[in-house]
Amino acid sequence: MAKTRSVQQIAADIKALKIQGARRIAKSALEGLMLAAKASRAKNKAGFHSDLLAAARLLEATRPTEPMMRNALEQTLRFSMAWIHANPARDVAALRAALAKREALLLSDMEKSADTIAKIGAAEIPDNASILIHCHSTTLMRLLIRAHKMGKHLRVTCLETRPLYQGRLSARELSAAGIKTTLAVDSACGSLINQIDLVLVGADAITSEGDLINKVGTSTLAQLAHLHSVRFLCAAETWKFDPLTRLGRAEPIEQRAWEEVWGSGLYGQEKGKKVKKPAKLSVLNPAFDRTPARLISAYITEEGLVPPAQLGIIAQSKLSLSR
Ligand code: RUB
Repeated sequence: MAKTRSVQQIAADIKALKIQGARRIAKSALEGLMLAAKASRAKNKAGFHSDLLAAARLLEATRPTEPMMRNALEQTLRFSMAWIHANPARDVAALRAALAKREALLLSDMEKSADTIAKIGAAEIPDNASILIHCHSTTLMRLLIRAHKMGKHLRVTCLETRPLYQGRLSARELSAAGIKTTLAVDSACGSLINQIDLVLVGADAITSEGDLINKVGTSTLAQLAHLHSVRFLCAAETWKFDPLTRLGRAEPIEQRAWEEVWGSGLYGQEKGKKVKKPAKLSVLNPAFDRTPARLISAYITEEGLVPPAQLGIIAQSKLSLSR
């Protein structure tokens, strides 16, 4: 984890993708909230809660397509409100201590979920499977490394994941774990798919219809998998469910800076030179895309293998009852 010591630094690191991936983002955001709790100079609980609220809003604004972060922050804010009502005689220090305990609980819940997903997912991988993955998902990394440690022989192809090459993080991690790993450019997916037994991806958000929002390029893989009758699984904890989509809200797709795509002219004929983007040229850089539920064979969750249509029901009850 980055050496950050204030909520502002954590927010800046999340925005700049120094901290990436839904799980890491959610965990770091919780850390940021706790740093804000520590730093608050508020003399009373209402003032303290306002400081927490401001910190949560700052963190949430860093990446709009991250319900796991929003759910974790909202849960903590709700806990703070409920605690204030239930403990009128107790002071800010007691609330701060209660929040620290709550954070530890949330983090251990996330940790347990990731472990359970790895266990359930590893069992779904056939021996000698050829697997195609996209981007860098900590959930997927655990699952694949677990299957490998169980003695399954895997061949994993990682797509590079333009523009920021998170696929290389996956390739490095899997190959260091001793898994037979290959790296390929994103646009090779069509020519690779007929050698693939299983497509595996992570998730940033899951909607009430069971649609998946994940790194841009995921929906192309799902369509290819469907066309070639290849199983398409997504490993995601129920924390990724966005409860606001039940109210008709469309999951926002983060648009990132054009510089990430155009870069400094390091590619193609202009190799090594800084080339200015033509003033009238528009560059599109959506960070994520939406994969319809009908293209997803199943979600691998901490509650088991879940069909897309059921995900919202299970996630909603977990989010409102047990946390
Ligand atoms: C990362 C990404 C990952 C999910 C899941 O995108 O799309 O697949 O976040 O990750 P970015 P995890 O690099 O833009 O954050 O399983 O670790 O939650």
